[in-house]
Amino acid sequence: MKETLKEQIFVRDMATINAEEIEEIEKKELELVSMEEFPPELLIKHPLQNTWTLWYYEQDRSKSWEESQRQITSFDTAEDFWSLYNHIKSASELRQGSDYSMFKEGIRPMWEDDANKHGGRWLINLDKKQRSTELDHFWLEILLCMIGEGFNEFSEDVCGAVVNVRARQDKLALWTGDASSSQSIMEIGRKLKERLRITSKVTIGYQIHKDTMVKAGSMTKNTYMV
Ligand code: MGP
Repeated sequence: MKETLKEQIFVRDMATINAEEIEEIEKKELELVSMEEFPPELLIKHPLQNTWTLWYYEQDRSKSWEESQRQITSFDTAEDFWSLYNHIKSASELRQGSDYSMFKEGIRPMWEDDANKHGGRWLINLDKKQRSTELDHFWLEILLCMIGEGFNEFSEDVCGAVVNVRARQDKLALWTGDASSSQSIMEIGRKLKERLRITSKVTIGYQIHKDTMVKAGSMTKNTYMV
C-alpha cells in the first residue's frame, strides 16, 4: 500500500506545489499508517518547541524581490518536518537563482521584518564543487539544529536560515535577531561550525543586515568571525 503512495509522490516543482497539496499527501499517509493498525501511541507526533515556516523564492522579473517570496507551509512536529523535507526538491536540485528559507512562524525571511531588522547572519560561502558534496547535507544539518533548538539557551535569538542557489557560489546563512548580542552570536557561530564539522582552519563571518542592505558592489564587512 505504502509503496503505491510513495510512487505517486514525486519531487514537486516548488513553483506549483501549495500548502493544501502537502496537507492532502500527509493526510493520505496518516490514513495508510492507521490502516496498518499501529497502536495509537505510535501515531502521536513529536511536537517541536517552535512552529516553522518554509519559504521559497524564485527569480521572476515581473515581480519585486519581496513578492517573489512564497510561503509554502508551516509545521510544528518532527514528523511533519520530515514529511515536508522528503517531498520537496533538495537545495542542490533547485533552479539557480532560487532560495529556500525556513523561519520561525511569523517572521518573514527579509531584513525588513521586525524580528530581523536589528539582526544579521552567519554566512557560509560554498565553492562550486561543494554543491554536490556539501550543500544538501549542510542545509539539512542547519534545519535540524534549528528545529531541535540545538543552540541551547541562545536558540531564542535564531530567526531562521536561508540557502541561496547561485551560479557564482551557493550560500547558506543562519539569521539571528540582535546584532549587538555578541555572546549569543559567537556561541551560535561556534555551534554552527561544530554541527557542520567545519574545521578550525576555515573562518566564517557574521554580517549585520543593515550593512548588507547598503553594500554597493563590494563585499559586506564581517562584524564577528569564528
Ligand atoms: P540575495 O538573494 O541575498 O543574494 O540578494 P545574491 O543573489 O547572491 O546577490 P548578492 O547581492 O549577495 O551578490 C540579492 C538581492 O535580493 C539584493 O540585492 C536585494 O535586492 C534583494 N534582497 C535580498 N534580501 C535578503 C532582501 C531582503 O531581505 N529584503 C529586500 N527588500 N530585498 C532583499
